[in-house]
Order: sequence, then C-alpha cells, then structure tokens
Amino acid sequence: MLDLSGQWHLSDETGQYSAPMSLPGDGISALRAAGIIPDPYWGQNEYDLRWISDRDWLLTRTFQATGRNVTLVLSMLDTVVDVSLNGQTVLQANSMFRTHRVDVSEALILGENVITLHFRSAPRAAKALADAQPFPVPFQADNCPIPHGNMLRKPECDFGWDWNIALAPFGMYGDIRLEQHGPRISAIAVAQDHNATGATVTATVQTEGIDDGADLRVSLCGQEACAPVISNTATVSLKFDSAELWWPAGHGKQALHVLTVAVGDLTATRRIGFRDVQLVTAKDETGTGFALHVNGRPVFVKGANWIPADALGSAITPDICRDLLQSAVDANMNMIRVWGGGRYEPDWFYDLCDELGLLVWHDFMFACHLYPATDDFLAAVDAEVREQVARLNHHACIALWCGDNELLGALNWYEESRQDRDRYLVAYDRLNRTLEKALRETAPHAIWWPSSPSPGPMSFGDAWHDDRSGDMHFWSVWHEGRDFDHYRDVSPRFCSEFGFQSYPSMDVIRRFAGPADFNIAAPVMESHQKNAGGNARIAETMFRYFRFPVGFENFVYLSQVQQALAIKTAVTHWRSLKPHCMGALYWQLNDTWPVCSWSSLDHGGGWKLLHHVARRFYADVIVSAVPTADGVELLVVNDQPDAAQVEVEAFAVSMDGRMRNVGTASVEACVDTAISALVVPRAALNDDEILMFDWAANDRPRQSDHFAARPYKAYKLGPASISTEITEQDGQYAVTLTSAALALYVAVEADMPGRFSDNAFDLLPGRPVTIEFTPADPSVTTEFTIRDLHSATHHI
Ligand code: BMA
Repeated sequence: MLDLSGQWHLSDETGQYSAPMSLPGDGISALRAAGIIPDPYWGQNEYDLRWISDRDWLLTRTFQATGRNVTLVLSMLDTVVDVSLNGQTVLQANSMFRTHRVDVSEALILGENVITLHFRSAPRAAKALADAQPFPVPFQADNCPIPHGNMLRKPECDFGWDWNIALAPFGMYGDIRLEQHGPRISAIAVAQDHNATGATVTATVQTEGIDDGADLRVSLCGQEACAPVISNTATVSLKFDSAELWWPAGHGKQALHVLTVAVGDLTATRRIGFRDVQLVTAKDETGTGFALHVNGRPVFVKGANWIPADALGSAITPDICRDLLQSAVDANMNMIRVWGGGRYEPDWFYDLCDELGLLVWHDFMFACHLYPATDDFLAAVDAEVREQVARLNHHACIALWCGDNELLGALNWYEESRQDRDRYLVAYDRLNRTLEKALRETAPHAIWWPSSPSPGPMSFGDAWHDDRSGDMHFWSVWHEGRDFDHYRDVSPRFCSEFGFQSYPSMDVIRRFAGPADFNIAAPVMESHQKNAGGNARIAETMFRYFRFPVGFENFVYLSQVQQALAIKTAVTHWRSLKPHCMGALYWQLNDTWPVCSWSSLDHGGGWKLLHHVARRFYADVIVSAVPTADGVELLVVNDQPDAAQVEVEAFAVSMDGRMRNVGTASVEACVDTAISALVVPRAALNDDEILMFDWAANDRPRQSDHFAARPYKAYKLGPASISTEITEQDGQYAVTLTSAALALYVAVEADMPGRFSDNAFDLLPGRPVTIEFTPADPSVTTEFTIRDLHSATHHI
C-alpha cells in the first residue's frame, strides 16, 4: 500500500495561481492557507470568491513506485475529476459519493511517477449535464445561487442553501492510495435476527481473488464459525443465547463488539452492537403511526437534523464532529438525521454515533430539487446506494434509510413539474424505486422509508400540513409566519423537521463582522442570512412576543430566546402526545459557517440558548405545560425505562418575584403515555403573574420551567438587579447569580469560546443559581456579560 495523501501542488487552468495543498482537503482552504484569497467566511467575501468554482484546477504530485500491479483507490473525491498518471488518463470520476478503484498497472512506471487530478469546474460540468437532459430538470434557484447542483453527485448544499455559503468547493476528503493487486475482503454485510431465544448474527462476506472452497472464519464474542467461499461469497451465522445489547443514549449502555472475518492471510473487522430496530407503522383511528422500537422497547426519538460540519471539507475533522455529536448527547438527544442535501460521512463519524448512542436516520443524498431519471444517472445512483449501504449498515447507530429530503413536495415547487406532473412523478418514482431496490438487495434487513416527509409507502399526501400519518415536516411557524401556539394545533406522529431561526452568538458574529456592521440591516449581516425574509421574520416575531430589544447585542440575545421558546413549545407539547407522537427532530443541529440559521449549535460548536433549553426539554422526565380552555394543564412525560414517582409544584409568580403555591401533585408517571398532574385554573393567576412549576423524579435534582399566558411584552417586568459572584479554579469558572426580582431567560455570555453548564434560566429573589463555565482555552481570563429579558428590552 502506498498512501498518496499529504502534500500536493495546486494550480488553476490558466496558470495564474499556484499553491501547496494537503490531501485530504479542499482547494479553497488551500488558497486561503497560501494567502491567495481572504477568509471566505468574513464579511461579504463569499461573493468575490465564486470565481474559484468557475475554473478548472489541477493537483499534482510525484511518487516512487517499486511494483507495477496496483490499483488506485480514491474516496470522497469532489467531484468531476480526470485522473491521469504519467499523462495517461486512468479515471474520469464524477461522484463524491462513490469509492473509485482503478487498475493503473498499464500507466505506472517503476521509479518516479506523476499523478494529476484535474478538477473540472463543478458549475460548468453541471451546466453541460443540464443541457444534455432530455427535458428540463429544475433545481432550487431560490436557495442555490450556483445553478444545476442536482446534476452532480456532490453535496447539494455546496451550491448554496438557505443556510449555506455558495462556493461549490472541490477537493478530496477521503483516502487516496495505491494498493497492490491481490486477494481482498471487499464487503461485509451484517444482519441480526433477535427473538425470544437470543440473537443470530449473519455475516455475508464478499471477497475478490479468493479460490472457491477456501475456509472463511467469522468470530464474535468468543464464538467462531466458518463457511467455504463460493464465487467470492461466504455466509456465516453465529447464534447467541444472550448478548449484551446496544442501546440508544438514555436507554442503556452502548455495548460494542468486534466481529472478525479471516480467510487465508486476510483479516477484516467490523464493530457491531447487538440491537434490534423495528419501525412500527401501525394503522389506528387517526392514520398510520411512526414509532421506532429498539430491542423491543418503544423509544421516543429526540434529536435534530445534521448537516455537513463545515462548508469546506478541510475543516471537517473527527475532533470537530465528535464535539458536535457529544453536544447532541449532552442535550439528551438520541438521534440525528443525516439530511439528504449533504454527504455520506466517513466511517469514523458512524463510529462516534455508535459510541455515543446516537441513532442515525440516514437520508440518501437527494434534497428539494427534481432529479434526472436517465439510465446513466440511475445506474450511478444504484451503485452509490449499494456501496454506501454495504459500507455503513453494520453500524449499531443506523436506524433507517430514507429515500430523500422533500422530493415529493418539490413536485409542486416548480413551474415545469406543475405543468407536467405525470412526467416528473414518473421520473421521481424511477429514482425512488432505484433507491429502494438497491437498499433491499444490499441489506434486506434494513429499514426503508421512501421520503421525508412521507405519510408512508405509496402515500403521497401533504406531510407538511397533514399530521395523521408517517413523518412530518412542520414548517408553518417559520415559513408561513404562524404564531408559536400553532405548534399545538398539530399532532404529528413523528416530526422530522421543524425549526426557528436565530442569530449566531456574538463571539461568532465577531468572526465575520466588525462593529460597524453590527446592525441587522447591514449588508454584511444580510449576506449571512440566506433565507429570503429571514431577518424580517426574526424581527416580526419579536414584535409579536417581546418588547423590542435595546441595541444589536440584545437583539442577538433575544433572537436566541425566541428560537428556544419556539422549539420548546413544539417539543414539550408533542412529547406530551406520546405514544401518538413518537419523535421530534428539530431543524437543525449545526451550522456549516457563521450564519443566521435554525441551528442550536453555533459554527464552531458553541451552544446557542436553544441548545441549553433543548437539554432541558429533551430530559427524560419533563413537565409539559399545555394551555386548555380553562387554564393550564401540567402533564408529566417520562422516557425513562421504568415508571417514576414525580412530585410537581406550581406557583403563581409576580414580577417582583413573590410566589404563591397554586397546586401540588405527586404522580406515578408511567412510560407509555403522558400523565396529567395538575390543571391550574385560569383564575388562579392574576394578570401580572406567570406560572412557574418545578418537578423532581425519584429523588433526582429538581427541574423547573415557566409558562406565560400572555406575550412577554404584556408583563411589567422590573429591573432584576442581578449580582454575580465569580470564582475561578484551575481555569474553571463558577458564576453565582442572585436577583432582586423575577428575571427571565437569564443568559451568561463569555467573551471567549467555552461551555456553560446551563443558560437561559429563570431567577427568583432569594434563590441564587450557580453555573459553571469551562473555557476552551483555560489560560486566558474570561469576562462575562449577563442578560435577561428585562435588561435586554429596557434602557434602564
Ligand atoms: C427544510 C430542509 C432544508 C432547509 C430547511 C429550512 O425543509 O430540508 O431544505 O434548509 O427546511 O428551510
């Protein structure tokens, strides 16, 4: 094996630019590192850097070869690339979603070789393919300033998205190596069958160059079995009477075991977890449910949608992703949805999800556009699905495979498909059948879901508004401007997308804008908002619920408060509908660059206020406040494996912080359904009081929340005069906050990156709260800023 990653030489087609470039990596990051271009994420630099994608780029290096019979292996090659060896073309690649393996023995010479990767301009290649289509295949022009991304098997969001910078980068983010010809284990499919008597694990192994009759051994957890290889395939089953199970986070341990395959001198391993995942779509009086059962236990799915960890491939590292995924688990999530407009992630990403107990809903990589249905396109898709499913399906984390993101809805979004729906529907179905068939043939045990959202197989209703069946994308609050209460008007079976935008935190804004641009109407701020009308929606929503914030920094803070309030409203209500509703995945976990978006994690991994609030609303035991005709009902939701005794206390709290008990309850909270603990009658609260409630389950620490019956702007909050006491030990800070009156959504901000133990909490007089701050760099002194709802919206 000869690893060809490392230093290469980059130049453009005209010879104007040249720079060193390291693989794996992307060309834009290489130009930046060489000082040829400025930071693409700063200010409005994006627009001045689009030229990069409009030309071809060449990457070259030399290497010494000592043997001739070799295969060139390339993965995550982005995207339309002619590969030549000593001037001879050996590969014309056109998919980032395939591994390329080519025999280069003919072109290789003993001694020094020159290898060149000629990256074709993605926009030009996409345009040429669009022109060659038998009929127009429209794409999301509103969100993608670089056209025709739907023609290429490359992350769609590279062409722009309603949260992404549009740079159509190029590069290689996987492996590049030469392998000596010879026998190899090319794929290992692992199927599990669980029943009352135990688990059977079946490994179907594909080989190359292994003689028929060779003995192939599979071992796992101390057991071993063998089978002969016939026509380069062997199937071996192992039966286990008892096995330590893998559970999603919050439900048990993430037990993982190494399965080893050996044949002749070759060995290969896969790490698996014993777990049984079923998608239960039972018909009921409402429609068709959507519930995941893991190891026989219905699991309420809590999580968010995953987009690529950065717009530029060089920045996507295991450390960055580990931090983002760890934050998901720290916020009590048990699933992420790898969204179809991004990419299939490298193996290590799924290893992390296995270890952290994060189930993965995996879309195939199609989103929001219409797509070609030509034979060559479908053949490429078929090969892509077979490869990706074979590579990933053994992972414990993989819960289900979904055909695409929003392709059914997209049929209504374009003039062409509205005019000739039959044609585009047939094309859609050809693509969808190709995906389903390739999945079923590669991994017959895998769970297939046709599209997201979808009412179910062979159902084509409006899963954006009809909540009766399947998974739903509920966007009416953000995209249609409905109020937050509208989240309670729907009862999804499983909401796989819903979101509300906020501004990135100030430390992130400072990474792309100077103080002169700290204004929501400044062109720099508008260029870091990719959803048309997004800033207006944020501001309009503030008018609806809050007094207008004083100054830009308070605007940023309040945008994060209202985002948290929106998503909390949805999740706490939908969790209380369990088991009618069995999952909530908000849009979106992370950001690809510093931008206004629906994310709960800032670019760089910092926690927005929503992420802190998510940790609380995704906790295993919560109390959900739901307004009814006569008051507010407090329902206890318990996602622990067992029933819990939960003590609930409710208070009417006036603006000066005085509390009156308005109800106490002790309930046995079962796991299947929410239990009504209390109804606080409307008359129990005065107009100038809000409802606060706290609860404790089985002697665990008390949690609390509040419910304001009227918009916050209607309450006469007073100055809370919050005082702080800060101590520091070994670079770790403790901040104790004390208030003189009721203080809502108290947020502590640090002037440097780091992690707070909590944020966006309420304070009451006489009840100080201490939170911890772990700075990313403990050697630098941190300054803290305190905000709360009153101080953010009043000059005094
Ligand atoms: C969804 C996603 C994305 C988009 C988001 C916000 O439907 O699938 O396409 O970024 O909405 O508009």
